[in-house]
Amino acid sequence: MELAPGLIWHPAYFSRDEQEALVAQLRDCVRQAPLFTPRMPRTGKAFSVQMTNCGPLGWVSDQARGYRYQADHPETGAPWPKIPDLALRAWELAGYQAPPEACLVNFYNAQAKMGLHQDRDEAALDAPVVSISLGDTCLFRFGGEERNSPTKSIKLASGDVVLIGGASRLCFHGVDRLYAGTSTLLSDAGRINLTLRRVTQPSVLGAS
Ligand code: MD3
Ligand code: FE
Repeated sequence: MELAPGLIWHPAYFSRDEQEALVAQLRDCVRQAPLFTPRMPRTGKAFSVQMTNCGPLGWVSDQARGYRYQADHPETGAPWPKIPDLALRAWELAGYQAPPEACLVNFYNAQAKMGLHQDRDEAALDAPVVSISLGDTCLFRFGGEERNSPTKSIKLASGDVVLIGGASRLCFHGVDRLYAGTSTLLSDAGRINLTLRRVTQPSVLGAS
């Protein structure tokens, strides 16, 4: 379902069995790369979302150095674990000539939200972003390329995948709220969102 040019929603892309397998793969990731609390550049205000990453590069943010991608965990210094196979499968929707480099894992508790923002820390802005939702349903809001463009809201449920590319790649978006208790996938209230991203421009020699 095309929500806007380049913004394609695949409700229930992953079956319940696949969602359970993906959560099991993510538990291994979090054991190797514990969740951390990112902080806003300059102000140091904590995000309400906790994060970790998989893949060669991970997105991190802190007061001193701001938003960036780096190859190691900001607290343990260890390399990020591999991107789970099931998450990589959703990258096929991207139809991009190179694999994703970052799989950002956002964990929302019942109170967490994410303010309106653009994803623009990637050099490869020609590559779409692929988003996978797991656990409780959330109210997701997206608009246009200006912060004050009019917005629309949709509810993203467990197993949904959203492809954000083309004319929608730089749209403002955010998560207004969770609907706690709408999914039985996770043992407690909460939501996990995975975003798969290409960060660097692929080499002209292709493949990776
Ligand atoms: C853009 N995460 O980590 S998924 C982020 O649900 C982030 O955790 C959100 O924004 C989350 O940067 C959203 C990506 C997404 C999904 C739908 C969109 C981005 C979108 C629709 C329009 C524009
Ligand atoms: Fe985003």
